[in-house]
Amino acid sequence: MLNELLDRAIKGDEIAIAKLLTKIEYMTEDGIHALDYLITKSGNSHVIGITGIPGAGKSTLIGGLIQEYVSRGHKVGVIVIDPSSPFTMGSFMGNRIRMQDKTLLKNVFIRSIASRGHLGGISAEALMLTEALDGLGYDRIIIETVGAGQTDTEISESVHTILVLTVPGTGDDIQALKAGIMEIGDIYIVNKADRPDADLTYNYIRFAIESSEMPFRDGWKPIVVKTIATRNEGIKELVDKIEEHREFLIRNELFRKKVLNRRMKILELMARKQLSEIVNKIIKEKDSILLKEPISISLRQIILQVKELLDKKYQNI
Ligand SMILES: Nc1nc2c(ncn2[C@@H]2O[C@H](COP(=O)(O)OP(=O)(O)OP(=O)(O)O)[C@@H](O)[C@H]2O)c(=O)[nH]1
Ligand SMILES: [Mg+2]
Repeated sequence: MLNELLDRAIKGDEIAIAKLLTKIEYMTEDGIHALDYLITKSGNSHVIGITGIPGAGKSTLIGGLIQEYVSRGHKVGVIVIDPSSPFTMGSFMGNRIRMQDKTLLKNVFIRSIASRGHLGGISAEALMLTEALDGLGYDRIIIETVGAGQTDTEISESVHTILVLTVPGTGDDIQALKAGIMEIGDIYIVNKADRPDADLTYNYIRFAIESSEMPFRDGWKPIVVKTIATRNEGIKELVDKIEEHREFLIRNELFRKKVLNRRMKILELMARKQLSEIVNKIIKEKDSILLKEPISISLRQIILQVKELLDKKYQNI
């Protein structure tokens, strides 16, 4: 059953891919088996994270990126981490996308997943789906994260290129600088450049980069571009810059390193999740003890029980 689903997914059957991703997202036994296989095929896709304040135009911009990448012959996977912002083919195809729908449908897969209250902007599930889409041959993967400000720094370890979106004239640029978000971008995008003050914001960010006294991450000096996502303006140039960054990573042997970082991050996030599930379970069961016993005794009991459960759970490893 799994093999049949996996076969169909590998052949590009959209429904099979959707089913498979659900199994992986919810870590069913089949899902884990599928991921085990797909991970042996993955590691080649260029993974792009997009972050920025709510409403900055991330989803609109992704619509443009998809179109540009597909016209360049790529297959694009999109993962949107935000339950409040459902994002389907219909939501961006509208009138803006003139390309043959069939070409798009065949070469694009979009998946919206719940953030599960994870504040780091990225979850183990999102990264596992990235591995799966990568293994299925989507060679450009875009992840739209919840704009959670400084906690977004977590994505910098797990993707190849980070795009940070700002919009002119709202003071968001300055707020973003303060929040530390300006430290994580490889490419800064001043979207909504049809608004007044776009040049001001553009120059401001450039100045911040030029005058930065901190060493640039990976030795890459961040680039600033202007876009009008609603009119598809600046998208080609943006994709050129993303590709430039990709070549930079490959040249400096950082591309593979980031794939390994991503896998480490999956392991770390999964381990933390498992552990916290065990702790939650014990805490729930221990409610009554906590009321009766001194705290030091309760704590010792809880630690022993965690250890016991972990030993039991992992005795086969
Ligand atoms: N004027 C103008 N409006 C834009 C531009 N890009 C996006 N918008 C509009 O901004 C609004 C928000 O766009 P989205 O793409 O949903 O923004 P988002 O960052 O994905 O928002 P969340 O997912 O809610 O965080 C929409 O009404 C877009 O039409 C632009 O370049 N210029
Ligand atoms: Mg969005």
